[in-house]
Amino acid sequence: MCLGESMVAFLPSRPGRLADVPSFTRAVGGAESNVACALAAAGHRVRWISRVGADGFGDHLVAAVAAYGVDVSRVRRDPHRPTGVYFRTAADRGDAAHEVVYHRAGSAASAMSVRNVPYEEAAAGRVLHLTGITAALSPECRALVAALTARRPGRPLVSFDLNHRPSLWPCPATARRVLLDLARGADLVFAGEDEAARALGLRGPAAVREALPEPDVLVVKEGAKGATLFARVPGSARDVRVFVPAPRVDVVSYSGAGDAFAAGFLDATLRGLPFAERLRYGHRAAAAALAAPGDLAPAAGPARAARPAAPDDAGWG
Ligand code: KDG
Repeated sequence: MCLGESMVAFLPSRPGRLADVPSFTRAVGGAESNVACALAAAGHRVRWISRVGADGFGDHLVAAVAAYGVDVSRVRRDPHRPTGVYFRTAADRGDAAHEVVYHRAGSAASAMSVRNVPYEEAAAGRVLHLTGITAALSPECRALVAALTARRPGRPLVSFDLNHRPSLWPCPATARRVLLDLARGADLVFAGEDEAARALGLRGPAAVREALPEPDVLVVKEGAKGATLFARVPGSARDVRVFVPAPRVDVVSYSGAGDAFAAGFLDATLRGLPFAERLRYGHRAAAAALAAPGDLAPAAGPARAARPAAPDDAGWG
């Protein structure tokens, strides 16, 4: 189960400043639906929960996500609020000229709350993937994510990607406090090393783990270098620490790479693969997304076969 806002994304027809881009191509953006699409493409049964406007952009989003094989039957239409859209330039991370313009304030999804989404269903699946983007959309959305990440017996495996979007938060202190609180409630947390430094003031994987000892599994993504995983060993105070380097990639766009990583990691987790293999699945999926101009790599074909866990690296299922 994935819950969050998706938007129609407008990708530029050529690099350069937004002011100079003459035309845009329509695509789909949305961290949680990206994860849902990638998981469905990998052969999993997955449902996306959200709200969109009763408008043409909403029609397009629902159809585009459904085309990946995702169950969209729990996406509600809001006749009073529009579907969010956003525009971006082609240059990405590390480029000061990179621009993203959201038109999502007051969107249908920004009004999501425990009352207007199928909350009980979201709270009852096997895995629930959420991100910090939803928490930044509105106080109602924040309360929804807080309720879903609150620890209680019998809940799904809660996966939480920090996904810090500075422009969506009222102030850096609120972002830091809320993101840390939500991550502490999750079972599996993904954090980029750069966003952990920027949003949480935590430098390096060990510092992130020290501040976030609660999740059973914490993955700190270190960009082109690789990713470090920390996992609690059941019944012991010991943490397993695993690092897997990232493959070399000729990057077309960074957008969606983190979501692809999360989906690859979840795919391998659902297959019961060892921790190192989960990181490898994450890297492979991220590499495919990095080589594509939009958020999503084309559907990858048939699901990969599961491999038994290596004894020195067994992960929980
Ligand atoms: O991770 C990719 C997303 O950032 C993109 O699709 C848009 O969901 C989005 C957001 O809120 O930034």
